This record gives sequence, structure tokens and C-alpha cells, in this order.
Amino acid sequence: MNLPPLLSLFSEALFDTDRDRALQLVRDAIHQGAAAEELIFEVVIPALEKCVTDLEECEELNLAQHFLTSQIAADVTEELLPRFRVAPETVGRVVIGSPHGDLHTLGKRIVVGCLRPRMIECADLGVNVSAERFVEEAENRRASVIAISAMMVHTARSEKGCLKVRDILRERGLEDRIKVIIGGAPFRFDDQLHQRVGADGWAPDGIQAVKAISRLIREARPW
Ligand code: B12
Repeated sequence: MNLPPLLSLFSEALFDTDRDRALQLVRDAIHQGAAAEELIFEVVIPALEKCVTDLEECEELNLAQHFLTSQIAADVTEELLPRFRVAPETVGRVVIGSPHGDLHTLGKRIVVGCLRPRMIECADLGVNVSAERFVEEAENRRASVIAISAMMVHTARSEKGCLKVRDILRERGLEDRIKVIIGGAPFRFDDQLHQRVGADGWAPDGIQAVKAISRLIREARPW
């Protein structure tokens, strides 16, 4: 199947946040014999990366558009996954949430939307997640990465947030198996802050988050 024209149409639908059109385009392609695998890796992911980059460069960044593009990409991926000829192999497992005291969700959901097309299994624990729960859920699910989305300066630096996650991992001897990544507005203004709160990494946006999380999954000792 000729994918470049489809990539261009799909990118357009994504940029316009036209969910129905995006889904229809991949359904038609499947109907015409395209493989789900090639659609995800050669259409959905490149289109999502291009859209996020274009949106980041927009002078007047439209938050709703940013949010919707990643959700549509995640929805299309969910529809394509059961059609894989060989069941897709999970690249790794992540638990993600906003830390104690933080109720902001949008950045986190964009990151989840970017991770799913990459076959990174992602359990969203929601908001106001305690450090204990982050670690317990990661351990129970045998996740390699805890991802924390902190939007406020005080929740980013809090003793009850990432710093405590680090302490618990150290106490339980889990630091080699579970890596910690953090993100959110405060980290974009201070690119050393993640080190001071005990994280193994950070990323400024959803696409960079995928890259950083993939690296941490590779670094973590397998369960
Ligand atoms: C929307 C919003 C809200 C909404 C949240 C709705 C929701 N469902 O999320 C509501 C109205 C509820 C809200 C409430 C509050 N808010 Co508010 N809010 C915002 C606002 C306007 C946008 C945040 C946002 O969604 N940004 C868009 C997303 C896409 O960006 P992002 O989160 O940075 O995410 C990207 C990256 O950071 C990264 N990323 C995000 N998470 C992660 C995680 C990982 C692991 C990685 C690798 C990367 C990553 O990828 C994302 C995608 O590219 C900001 C202002 C601003 N300009 O940031 C204030 C802001 C964050 N809020 C603020 C405040 C003070 C509050 C309140 C205390 C207000 C009040 N007095 O009640 C409450 C606190 C509630 C609480 N306990 O959490 C302050 C924080 C100030 C500070 N310096 O700490 C800000 C900065 C506004 C301001 N200038 O004063 N807020």
C-alpha cells in the first residue's frame, strides 16, 4: 500500500483533531489490505510526532488541540492493536500519575497518549497519588518506570512526592528495577530540578518523554 499519501492525510486529520476522519482513514487502509503494524509504525507514530512538534512551534499553542491529537493517536492505536498479525510485544511497563497534592491531568494524559502507540504499557494511576502507591503499583505490575507529572513548584519539590518515591525505592532495594522519570512545567524552567528531586530523568514534552522512558526501560534490570 502507498503509505506517504495516507501519512499526509492522516497528519492533516490529526492536526485538525478530526477523530472520525482519522479512524476512517485507517479503517479504509485496512480494508484495502494494509497491515496494522505498518499503519502504526509508518503512519500513526510519524504523524503524531510531526503534529506535536508543529503544535509546540505554534506561537499560540492551542492546549485542547495538543491534548486531542495524542488522544486520537492513542484511540487509533487501540483499534489497530487487535489486528496485529503477531500479537504486539510490550516494550515495557510504566505507571504514571500526578503526585500528592497535584490535581493537574492534561500533561500526563498527553504523555500517556504518546506512549501507547509505542507499545509501552501504561497504567494511569490518576491524580494525588501518594509515593507509597506509586511504588506499590509499580511493584505489583512489574513496571520498569514510575512516571510523575508535577505541574506546581511545591508538588514538584515536595518531600511527599518524587523525593519520597526515591527513598522508598532505596529502602526496598528496587532502584535497579524501577527507574523514575518526572515532568511538568516546573522542570521546563529548570533542567537540573529533576536531579534535585531524585529522578533518573525528565522530558519537556510527550515525544521526548517516549524517548527518555524507552531509555530508562532499557536501563532497568528486568523483572
Ligand atoms: C489547566 C490548569 C489548571 C486546571 C487543571 C485541569 C486539569 N484537569 O488538568 C485547574 C483549573 C483544575 C487548575 C487548578 C490549580 N492550579 Co493550575 N494551571 C493550569 C494551567 C493553566 C495549564 C496546565 C496544563 O494543563 N498545561 C498544559 C500541559 C500540556 O502542559 P504540561 O502539564 O507542562 O505537560 C507537558 C510537559 O510538561 C510534559 N509532561 C507533563 N507531565 C509529564 C510527566 C512526565 C513523566 C514527563 C516525562 C513529561 C511530562 O509533557 C506534557 C505534554 O507536552 C497552568 C498554567 C500553565 N501555563 O502551565 C496552571 C498552573 C499549573 N496552576 C497553578 C495553580 C497555582 C493552581 C491552583 C493552586 C489554583 C488555585 N488557587 O486553586 C490549583 C491547584 C489544584 C491542585 N491541587 O492541583 C499554577 C502553579 C504555580 C506554581 N508555580 O506552582 C500555574 C502554573 C498557573 C499560574 N501561573 O499560577 N489548574
